[in-house]
Amino acid sequence: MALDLITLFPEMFTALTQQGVVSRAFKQGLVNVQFWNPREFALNANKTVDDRPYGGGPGMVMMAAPLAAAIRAACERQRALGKKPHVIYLSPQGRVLTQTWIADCLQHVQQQSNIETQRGLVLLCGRYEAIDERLFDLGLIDEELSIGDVVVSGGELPAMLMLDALLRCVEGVLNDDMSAQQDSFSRAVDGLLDCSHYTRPEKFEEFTVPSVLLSGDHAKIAVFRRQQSLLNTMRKRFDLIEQARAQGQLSVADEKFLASQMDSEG
Ligand code: 4HQ
Repeated sequence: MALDLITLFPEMFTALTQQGVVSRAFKQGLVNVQFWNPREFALNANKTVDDRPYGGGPGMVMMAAPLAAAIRAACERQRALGKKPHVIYLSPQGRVLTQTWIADCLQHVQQQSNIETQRGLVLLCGRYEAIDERLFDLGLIDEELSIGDVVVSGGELPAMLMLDALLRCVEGVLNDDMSAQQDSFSRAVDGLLDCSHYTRPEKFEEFTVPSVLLSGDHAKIAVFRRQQSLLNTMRKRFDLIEQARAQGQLSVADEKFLASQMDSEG
């Protein structure tokens, strides 16, 4: 996987590249990463990358020239690696990141059927209020992506969040590859929340582990976990129940269970 990061703060990414399970993707060389600092593409002696907004108002705007040069350099490197560069700008104006987006992104970056169309990611991390609109006009940005309806001080944390979600899905990154497939929102659980989990001891204070989990009956355990998933989702994120229903992902047995719970919980 080829990755180019355009950022004024490359050191921030050590949280991703040097710590935790996702760092394995970098340490094992599964990711070919390059940082680009827009400051190195600044045209004046002061290495200025921001300026006051035309029309006035608070905050600063990232200048078009250094960012355009950084984006073009990153895309050039991607093409040299045989990738089709895909430039993503992290911004609250983008589509909100979901596990479905991650799955689709992974398909594009790992595409084997037509190697010419295998994507390479170029992530543009902005600082200050905004980036100059002409970067969009030039067609330099393929996609805007948001981590949610919240404003943060720079695109670095959003980029790291997206990369963490993406790289933990790459084979060989997690200890147990099954765990990524079983997560909340994954296709294996039909977009529902994960079931409840228990580990030793069997009794903690006044609470015991549900006996079915100790039974060794794998079919029964699967039914119990499905019902726990449905229950968690019904209680915490009813919108996801409606979404799964609309997508035909709930079986007759699921609906029967939900109806019985709705009766008992009101
Ligand atoms: N920002 N999802 C402002 C975000 C954000 C988000 C990123 C704030 C970029 C310039 N990024 N800058 N939400 O709030 O991705």
